[in-house]
Amino acid sequence: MTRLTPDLIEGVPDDKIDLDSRLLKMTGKTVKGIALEAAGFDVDDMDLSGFRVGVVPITSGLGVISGFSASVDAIVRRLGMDSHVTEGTDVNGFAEAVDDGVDLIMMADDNKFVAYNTKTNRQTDNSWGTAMGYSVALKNAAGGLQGKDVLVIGAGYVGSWAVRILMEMGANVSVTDIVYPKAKALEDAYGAKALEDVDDALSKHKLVLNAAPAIFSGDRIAEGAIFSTPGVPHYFDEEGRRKARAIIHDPLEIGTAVMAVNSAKYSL
Ligand code: PYL
Repeated sequence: MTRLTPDLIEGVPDDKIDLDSRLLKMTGKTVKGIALEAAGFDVDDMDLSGFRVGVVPITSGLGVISGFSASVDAIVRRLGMDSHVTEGTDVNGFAEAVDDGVDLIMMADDNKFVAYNTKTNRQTDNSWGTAMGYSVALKNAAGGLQGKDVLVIGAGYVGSWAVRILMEMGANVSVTDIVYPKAKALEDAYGAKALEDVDDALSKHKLVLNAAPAIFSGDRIAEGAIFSTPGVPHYFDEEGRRKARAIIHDPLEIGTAVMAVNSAKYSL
């Protein structure tokens, strides 16, 4: 996974950017609505105030990302849960949260970001949460995916989950990656169609889930395309922004919200 940097998450969740009103316009749902659907609930809102969450800063590997725990905490509070960042870090922070009796513990090192449900010993991981959240967003923006052609760009953790999720949603899924054998492995495992030429694949698809840290120039983008694009860095040139019907992106909020709601669901 591509590591976030403090500048990418500065002010996340940010009222000035107002992700909810952009998402409402593109998908008809808020972040919470997408997270609830992703977790399997058939409602747009739900009282989650009974859930207590501890966010534990993790110093191992490349260390703490300034603002990361605070952003996760704020995202979870925006869902209506009662959340705080632990004073201790790492194992100390984990023990502190357990002693405090929280329902969920959220923590990330360089390879894995999880929402751990302390009452059920089950966890939801960010790769699945991101793939599911952005697939639900794409489905709503497209008015359903049954029988529609969808391109997944990137065959890493998020892309691999997205291939499976989108196929379960009834889409005809193609997958591409700059390392073609990775896309081919997903074809062999799940039956998605592996495409070798990324630019050609992009120009032929109007529904795209981009799970790669890649930037695409506007002349490669199909007119009226809908992009559901968690990948960072995130950039669309002027032509791309003009041609795309919708570009759904945020650096952290959708994936984190899905993780929290899905792990909370284990207790219900
Ligand atoms: C979870 C994000 C989504 C995209 N990239 C992933 C990433 O940046 N992972 C690294 C997270 C490290 C967090 C650090 C801290 O502040 O606790 N250990």
